[in-house]
Amino acid sequence: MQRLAPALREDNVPLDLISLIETILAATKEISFRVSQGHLSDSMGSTLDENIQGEVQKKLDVVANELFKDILLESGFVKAVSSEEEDTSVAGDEDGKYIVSFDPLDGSSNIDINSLIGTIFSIHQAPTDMAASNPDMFKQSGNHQVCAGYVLYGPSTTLVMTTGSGTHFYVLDRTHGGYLLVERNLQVPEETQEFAINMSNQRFWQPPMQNYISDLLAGDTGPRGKNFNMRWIAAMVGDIHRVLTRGGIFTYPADNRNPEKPYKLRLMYEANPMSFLIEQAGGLAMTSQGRIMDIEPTDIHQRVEVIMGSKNEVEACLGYYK
Ligand code: AFP
Repeated sequence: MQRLAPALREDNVPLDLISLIETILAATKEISFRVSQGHLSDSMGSTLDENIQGEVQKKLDVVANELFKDILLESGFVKAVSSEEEDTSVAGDEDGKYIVSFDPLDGSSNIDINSLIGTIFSIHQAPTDMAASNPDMFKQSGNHQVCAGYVLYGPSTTLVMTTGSGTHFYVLDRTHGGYLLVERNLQVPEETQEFAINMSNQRFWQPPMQNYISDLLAGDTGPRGKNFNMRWIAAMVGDIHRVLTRGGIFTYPADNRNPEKPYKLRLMYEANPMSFLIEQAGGLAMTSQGRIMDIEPTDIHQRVEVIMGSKNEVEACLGYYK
């Protein structure tokens, strides 16, 4: 099996970007170790703090965030970082060529129950005409990502990443301490009979999503004429990993629980990187209005509607919005 650096060189990834990716992955190896230690690592439970989005921070969230921030800002490759756990962007090296957005630990409610969690990251080129302290650098659409990926801390630690030449799948080999390429060019099957949505929010959805899901639930007695299965991991990394491996549709639709917050998932460090991975694997990544990666961001912590996965199923869902 091929190691990471040669696999990236085969895709003509520039050397400084390879070094940056290796820097990010060094942090994921430490997190993977801490996660595998569970309650022995003293990183379980909550801090007494909330992040900018009013969510209680878990200790492991904070540890992972500090680790990524420190390692990236010390690398010399990075002009600034933005994280789910930081109020605004954090300046790095004025000459750094890249900016990195990340969710250090996605699915934090799963930490204490020993279930799936992961790290999501997205890399853009740093604009040369802005200071490292200027958060406007991050206002770039997902179309401009030069790399996106996630590391899933599951029974095995897996990396799924794209630099724009397909979506590739790696596994952390603990015997030599590096990621090995397991599969090049993942392809999301176009057809599926599996959907992922938090059904407990059903009464808050808009009519098109209500109608779409009720037709899926009707199975072979309804207009779709086939039965569907449902899965929900409560960590986007876990749900998207399943979609990338065996197909499916994943959605976190608009809802009216809180009129000031109609969407849940974050554009910069959840929806955009996952969209890049899904599209590079032949799937679709949309809102009900258009492609996620076409959105011009207005805020680092912007939230967005998400409908992504198997091409034909995403199209079937969007048909209900017409
Ligand atoms: P956290 O990382 O804050 O725990 O949130 C995870 C997440 O943003 C995403 O990964 C899940 O798909 C979604 O939230 C789960 O949401 P529910 O709380 O509605 O299950």
